[in-house]
Amino acid sequence: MRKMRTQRAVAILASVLLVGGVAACGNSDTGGGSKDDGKITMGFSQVGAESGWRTANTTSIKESAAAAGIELKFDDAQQKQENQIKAIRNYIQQKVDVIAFSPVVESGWDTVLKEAKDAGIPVILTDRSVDSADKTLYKTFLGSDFVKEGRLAGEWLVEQKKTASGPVNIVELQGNTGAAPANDRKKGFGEAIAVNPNLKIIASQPGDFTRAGGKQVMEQFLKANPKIDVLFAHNDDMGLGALEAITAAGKVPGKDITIITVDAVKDGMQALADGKFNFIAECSPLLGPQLMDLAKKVKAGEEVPARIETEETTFTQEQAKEALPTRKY
Ligand code: GYE
Repeated sequence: MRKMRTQRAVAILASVLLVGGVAACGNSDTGGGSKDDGKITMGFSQVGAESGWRTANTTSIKESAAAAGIELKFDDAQQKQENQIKAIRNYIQQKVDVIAFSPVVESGWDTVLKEAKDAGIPVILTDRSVDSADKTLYKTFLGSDFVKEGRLAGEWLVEQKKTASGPVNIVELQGNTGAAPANDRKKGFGEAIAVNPNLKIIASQPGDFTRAGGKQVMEQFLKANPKIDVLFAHNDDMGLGALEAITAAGKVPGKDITIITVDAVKDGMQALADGKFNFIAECSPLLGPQLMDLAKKVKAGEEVPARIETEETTFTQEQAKEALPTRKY
């Protein structure tokens, strides 16, 4: 009896949804039941404005949305997960067509992603990913392979130090705790340098991807460790902040301390060309055009690949000098 009642309720609900859906749009709208005027509205929750990379990423997203005729609702979460969750809930209420976001940390998204899914609003992850076991909570993830970036940085160092006869002391400036690029770059770098037991990470701490964070933590590193040979910073900005601390400690960056970073934004590339940095693994922030393409496809109900990787390279000092004049970000 109860089962029959449940079945009937489900049938009624299904027909209501169907009729409602047809009445609302009469086409293949897969968005959150928004009125269909042909225009796509995207709700985007950005991590913050912590670095040159982030600023370039935000510009890319805003410009590409305008170029693609997509109406963009944009929120800056100031590196706080709670702000991102709030923004996503707002977008669900506003019945946007697509939600895109760059998760500040990897964990803790299941509930809000489920809310979006239940509301029928597709979610695209961009730049950073989440660790949710249920992959149906989002349509696709567009961004870099951060483990690879860390590995490329580590492999370069292994090659540089292959003739080192004694210990090479490395300090590491991590991104914000729990962020995918912090976890993954640490992993890739650690795995790559493990081939040479002389290469040792003697200190590793978060500098939150900011210049101020990089400077402050590097000062502590320098105070606590008389011999630092290498700095691996998870982004250019922390490396740039660390330059100040290194110079203030009477050391020459790029000579006394080998500096490796990730991103290759203009200021980082300038430091590399000037001989203050030694190597950069690139991470492209120009994700806007691909993101807008994906939004259109997802809205039209087309299948999209579950993972789309950004193409990237690495730069030595010489290569930075060549690339700088035409660098876009
Ligand atoms: O490397 C860093 C930024 O998530 C790839 O976040 C991004 C990272 C980037 O703050 O500079």
